Amino acid sequence: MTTAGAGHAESPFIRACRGQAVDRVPVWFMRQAGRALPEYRKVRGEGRFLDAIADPALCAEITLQPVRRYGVDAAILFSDIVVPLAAIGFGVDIVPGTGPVVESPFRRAADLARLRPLEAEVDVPYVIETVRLLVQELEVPLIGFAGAPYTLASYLIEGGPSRDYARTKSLMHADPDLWMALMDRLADLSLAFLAAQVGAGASAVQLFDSWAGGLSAADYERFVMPASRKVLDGLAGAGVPRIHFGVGNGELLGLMGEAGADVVGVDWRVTLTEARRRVGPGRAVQGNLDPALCLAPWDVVAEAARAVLADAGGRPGHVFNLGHGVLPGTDPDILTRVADLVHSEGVPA
Ligand code: 1CP
Repeated sequence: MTTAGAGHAESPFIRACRGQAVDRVPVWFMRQAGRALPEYRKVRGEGRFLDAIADPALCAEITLQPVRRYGVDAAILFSDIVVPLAAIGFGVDIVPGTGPVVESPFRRAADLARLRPLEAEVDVPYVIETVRLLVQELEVPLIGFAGAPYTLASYLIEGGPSRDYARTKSLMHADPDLWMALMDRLADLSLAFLAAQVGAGASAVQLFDSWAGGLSAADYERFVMPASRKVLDGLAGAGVPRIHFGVGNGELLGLMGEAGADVVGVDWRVTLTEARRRVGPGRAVQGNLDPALCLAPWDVVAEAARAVLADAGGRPGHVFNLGHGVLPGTDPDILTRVADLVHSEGVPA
């Protein structure tokens, strides 16, 4: 395993991910690039999302925009969790206003053959090129990312975004052997995608298991954790912090840490104090301002951001973030002010 990405070791973001003392609390925002920014809408134009993703110069520019504007402590690659699935020809598109849509969803064992291994240099050369361009430009660490096997499986099986994951859970329980085979293939895909980003210079990775919070802890442990562990363990020697994130994952925090994370993402439903208790010693936490609050007047946002800092208590091992992605309609100036507030008031105890 290459260690090309093991840079920025002394940056506040990487130090906080490692639980080391920092002289300022690092902050970045999930979905910090994209729709909330007028400069994004300007460069993005009207073309297909997946075509934009295949344009390294454009993706690098979109990744840099929030770093310039907000002064955040990390950049996150502009791409999407379904990019490797589209790249191996599974038949996935990203539909504006909806999200990923799968032409012919995963239904039966024969569909496993549609999930061939990802050869990153051949299948997603534009992602590798984007990371290389960014690493040359950036003064802050670049976070690479992938979808976790469960969240990817939910799109493949449901055919698109879902409320209840009924088909996903039904396949999991009705045909555990097929389910585990699917998860294992997706683990290989996510690992190959992340390893390529680290090899090209990403300094940290985030595994997005956005929708795992819909599972009981027992189902997560049995049906999901082995595959996520395969991804995270596969990067253990890469020298980069591994962040593991989900929404509504309060009951899974301990397991998501044990799966092999250095940092566990926490949404707004659980306090950071309680999250740390559940995650246990030796791992950092990331979060957890409610993104919906960023639509409120500044006084309200400031009070909520201060409450997150107070909850973090100046202890080492906290990366300030939202509890989930920036919502469309968020005023970018509010996020600039949040980043400034965290930097000026988030003084470690
Ligand atoms: O800063 C950034 O925006 C980074 C780029 C990024 C990331 C990290 C995008 C661009 N997508 C993602 C990850 C992603 N994609 C996740 C995990 C993060 C999360 O939980 O929010 C998920 C679940 C997806 C799947 C996806 N892609 C959705 C969600 C649909 C659902 O199920 O609710 C959507 C809307 C997309 C499309 C997409 N990806 C990214 C953007 C900017 C967009 C919107 C494009 C459009 O509508 O035209």
